Amino acid sequence: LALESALAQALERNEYSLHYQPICQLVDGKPYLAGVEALLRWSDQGRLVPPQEFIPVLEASSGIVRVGEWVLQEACRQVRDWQLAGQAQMHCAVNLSIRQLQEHDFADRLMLILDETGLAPGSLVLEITETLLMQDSMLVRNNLQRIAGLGVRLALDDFGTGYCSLGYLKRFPLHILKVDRSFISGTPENAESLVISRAIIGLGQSLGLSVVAEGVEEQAQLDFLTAEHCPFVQGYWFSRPIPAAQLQEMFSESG
Ligand code: G
Ligand code: G
Ligand code: MN
Ligand code: NA
Repeated sequence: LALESALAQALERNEYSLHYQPICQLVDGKPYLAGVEALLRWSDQGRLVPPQEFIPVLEASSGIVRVGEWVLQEACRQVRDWQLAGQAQMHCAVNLSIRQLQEHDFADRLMLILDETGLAPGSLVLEITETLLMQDSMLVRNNLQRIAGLGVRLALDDFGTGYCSLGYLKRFPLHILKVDRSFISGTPENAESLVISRAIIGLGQSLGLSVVAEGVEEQAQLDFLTAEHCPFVQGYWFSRPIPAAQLQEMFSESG
């Protein structure tokens, strides 16, 4: 309860911030910065609280709706700034919680945020999970259709860990599959991980979806993903999620 009330005040107190993790495109086995995933952070009296400790609490109440809107605003503003500063092709991925998609005016508010920040809809990716799709309500489905109608892309996050039937991949307007890091972490040594990762990459490509491999931590995994023609990669091997200022330093270093 103490946690809930602290979280309720955190927005006014400016205690939330975003970290950004690079998402790289593989071109001839070489990674090029293509976009970033924005990840919510909460600093409670100077201590960074692990997301697993506070995001579920926000999601259990409606707190995630207001905080989620702040995340969208902040991420769109930041990535638009980076685009104007020279990273013209950079896209921005933001995680959504089901509560946000249960708001009847979600798409209108999203349109307003894109308008206010000047970020093109095509530069935004919204990440949703299989569990969210399985709620399968009309409201959620309408919101997803409207989002896609704006030209914002939808990514299915943590793919392979839920109980989503493959039919869902066609029923919803999805553009991107993110292969869960639990599969990538076993590659290339573990035969089962390798076969599953290969199958998901192939499935995505056959369905005309783009594929992002998450949780890449080693060169050997990158080599495997290059051989499998996986188009996008993300993970500690490239960078941990870091504050905006720190990521900006990386742009200037790479020219
Ligand atoms: O930040 P980290 O990489 O530890 O993320 C932990 C979990 O929190 C992930 O499952 C991620 O999707 C989720 N998460 C991070 N930021 C947000 C956010 O802004 N909104 C929602 N709904 N989930 C988030
Ligand atoms: O569920 P989602 O994919 O949104 O979660 C993102 C989470 O994954 C963040 O907490 C981020 O810190 C974490 N993450 C990103 N890259 C790696 C990685 O290479 N290894 C591990 N173990 N976690 C990662
Ligand atoms: Mn994600
Ligand atoms: Na994930």
